[in-house]
Amino acid sequence: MAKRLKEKLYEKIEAWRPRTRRLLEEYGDVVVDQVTVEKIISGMRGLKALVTDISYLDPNEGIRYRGHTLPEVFKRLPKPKGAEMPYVEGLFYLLLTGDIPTEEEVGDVVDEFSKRRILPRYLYDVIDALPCCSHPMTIFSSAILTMHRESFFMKKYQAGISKLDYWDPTYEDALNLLAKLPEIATYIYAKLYRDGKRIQSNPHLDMGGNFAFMMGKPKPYDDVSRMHFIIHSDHESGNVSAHTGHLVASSLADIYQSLSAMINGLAGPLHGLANQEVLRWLQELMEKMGNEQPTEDELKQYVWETLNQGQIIPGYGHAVLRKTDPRYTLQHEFSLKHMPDDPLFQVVNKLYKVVPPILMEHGRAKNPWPNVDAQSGVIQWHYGVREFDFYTVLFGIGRAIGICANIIWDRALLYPLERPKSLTTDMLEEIAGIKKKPSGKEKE
Ligand code: HAX
Repeated sequence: MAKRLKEKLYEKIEAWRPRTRRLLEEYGDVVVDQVTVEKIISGMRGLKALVTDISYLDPNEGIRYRGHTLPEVFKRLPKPKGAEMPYVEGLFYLLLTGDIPTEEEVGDVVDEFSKRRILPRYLYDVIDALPCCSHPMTIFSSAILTMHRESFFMKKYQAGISKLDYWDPTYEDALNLLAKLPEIATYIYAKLYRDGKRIQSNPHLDMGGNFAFMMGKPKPYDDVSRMHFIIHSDHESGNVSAHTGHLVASSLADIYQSLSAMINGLAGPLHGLANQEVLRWLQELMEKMGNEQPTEDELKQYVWETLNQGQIIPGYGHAVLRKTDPRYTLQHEFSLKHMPDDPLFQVVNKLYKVVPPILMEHGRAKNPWPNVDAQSGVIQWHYGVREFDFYTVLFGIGRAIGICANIIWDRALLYPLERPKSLTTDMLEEIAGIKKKPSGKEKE
């Protein structure tokens, strides 16, 4: 009988804790990075100031989950029978424990998710009560936050639990929430775009399969969903959504509060909303072209027009990556196999040739290559999910998996309240030597 996930996680936590404790107690004053004025003013870009073992983003190689590249993850994780893409539940197992699960271990997680998927009645009322012109991300975040009252962690905390055990009810909350996210998302989809006509979930399916079922989409949309949730799950911990989740959770806010906050961070156009923006930008282009394939010259002109209007090219550039995002490449390969003749996919391919040289000539972006968002919406569009406002909700379901794994480990390793120190501009000028300290402060 395979060790259940929670039992295995507990063993991993017990084995890991001395490493963190030792680093803190014996090597706490070792210098890791330098904090320059530029780093402070430029959004702490590149500053090594966070720790996570769930994933690591190398600027040239791309993301590794628990040491595995994305192609390795897709190759090694177990897959449902007949599926091209692995179980999302298997990825959660990997992110939490660092181990590739067996079929049996994944089956356990699939069962857990299935048992916990039913939404409380009041959640439908809350979603229904929100105006239908609300952005789906607003509804998604509100729905998640509303479930704060379900938090097992909060109940345990109020009853007086030991710090060493915080991770346990956090794990329960995480599973309860993750299992419900596809149900919440598809209910929002039905409310906004299907006159409330909802397809009930199928408890015999895995997360990706069930999501496709509730969206009313035939194969290979189940594989599209598995791939989408897996590639969006984690991108180390400095990006806005992961960092927000970690920061809010560091105050001992529960999973519902932390995940609702991370969803709001993801909803910004420089982050997760970029996938919606890519589609909006492509649709404007296609309208201009009278729905004919643009030539490379027409594309060049369109890209320059966007830049000359002082706007960004959505789906291109990255704060850490310095090459084509492997998440882009993976989706590209899937599209080549399943939808090579799709007109929008063909435009995306032409853009891959056209945009990087233009961004290089433009001379501002440090990374001229495409990121995950340049491809993801086009696949959804191809399979009939054309309401592009909804795309970031799909991203949010995936991202929640990585953030939950991070928060559980944050609690397990007793990471404290996050509280960096801020300075004033006067102080920075004094440190830079531009300005003298006022005499009264000489002694400080
Ligand atoms: N188009 C035009 N200009 C761009 C650009 C793009 N795609 N990418 C970067 N730049 C500009 C920046 O706006 C910045 O301009 P200023 O000097 O005038 O301020 C300059 O190039 C330097 O920026 P950078 O250091 O290369 O990039 P940042 O780390 O500041 O920002 C972003 C990274 C992803 C926000 C940026 O590349 C961008 O805005 N890209 C388009 C939006 C996008 O695709 N976002 C999704 C990123 C992936 C992700 O998080 N998904 O969720």
